[in-house]
Amino acid sequence: MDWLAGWTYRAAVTIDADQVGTGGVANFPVLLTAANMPATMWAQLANADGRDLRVTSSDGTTVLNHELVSITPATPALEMWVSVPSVASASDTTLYLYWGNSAATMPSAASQQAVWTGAGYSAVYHLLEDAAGATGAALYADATGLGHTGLDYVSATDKTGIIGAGQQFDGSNDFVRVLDADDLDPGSGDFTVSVWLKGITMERMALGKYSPSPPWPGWNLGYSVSPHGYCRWAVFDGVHLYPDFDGTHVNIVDGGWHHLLGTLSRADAALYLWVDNISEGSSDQPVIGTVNTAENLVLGARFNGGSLFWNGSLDEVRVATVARTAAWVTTEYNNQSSPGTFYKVGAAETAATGARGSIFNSGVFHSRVLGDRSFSW
Ligand SMILES: [Ca+2]
Ligand SMILES: [Ca+2]
Ligand SMILES: [Ca+2]
Repeated sequence: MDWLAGWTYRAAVTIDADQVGTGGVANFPVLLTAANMPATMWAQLANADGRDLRVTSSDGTTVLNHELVSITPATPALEMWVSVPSVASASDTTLYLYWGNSAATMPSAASQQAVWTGAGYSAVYHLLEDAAGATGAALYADATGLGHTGLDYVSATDKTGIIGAGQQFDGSNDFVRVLDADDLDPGSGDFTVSVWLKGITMERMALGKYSPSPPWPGWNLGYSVSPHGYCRWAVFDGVHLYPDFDGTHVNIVDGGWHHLLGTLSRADAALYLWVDNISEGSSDQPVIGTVNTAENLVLGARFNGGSLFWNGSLDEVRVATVARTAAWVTTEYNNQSSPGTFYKVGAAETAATGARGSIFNSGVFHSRVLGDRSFSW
């Protein structure tokens, strides 16, 4: 097994095939947290900001793009998303996490954003930012780099999330506004919206981008339908009043965190909704036309921040211009709800370095003295 040149330490990260949806997923952003990480790693980082962290594929040298959202070695805490080209359901997927290289620099913003754009996302909000007041300032970063920054109309201060920090909404007048853009609407293509939410009040809206006037062109996800707190996923094309439909299985306003994913598949001419990896079924309404509205996207309310204010918290809001499969939903839910179950981490390995060669734990000796010959044992 080759070693990434310049790095001192590594550990194998093994994704459990049983945690991956049947058929596997491609270009999947895998969440790595402090769960299962070697205890020695935190003090061995070349810099506390984690600039020397790298993840490779199973060959040990092919560096994968990652976004490092946050790291606090002293806690320890980590939120890191790695773009994995193929995550299999038939066999475990091995990656290598490297650290310990004082010459390493932070990966470029473009490479970090590619984790998301490479997976079809058009907007991704980790919601870790915080600022006092509700000034409308551009605050909540869009991790895709596509510039859909969220404007801060949130006065609530609780930052408890399910993946790192999240954002509380006060249920009175808090919301985040994202200005309209074509890639925040389905148009004539596929579309997916997902969110983690925690709510305590009926008939509130987690995410909405639709007109306040019938036939309400646009879309919304996470309307907690009274009286049971069931979830709605709706896409309105401006001609058909529907399709939309309500889930019937999971109460999303019971005070706990829930994962919602609504998708629009043109191939199937259908909407699908999952809540906590439980299929809420599909719409049985007519084929949807083009969906393109000039309305702004709003987190924590509907109608540009006009009503149905969310009372609770949101985290990891994502918009994608592709349809997601059941396998994707399962993999995403398992990874994000319990990272420490999704992957295991092997013991830390150390690269021993000689004056004219390097000895690696895998049992290979590379010698430049002898003309770049390798010996295995
Ligand atoms: Ca977060
Ligand atoms: Ca604020
Ligand atoms: Ca407020």
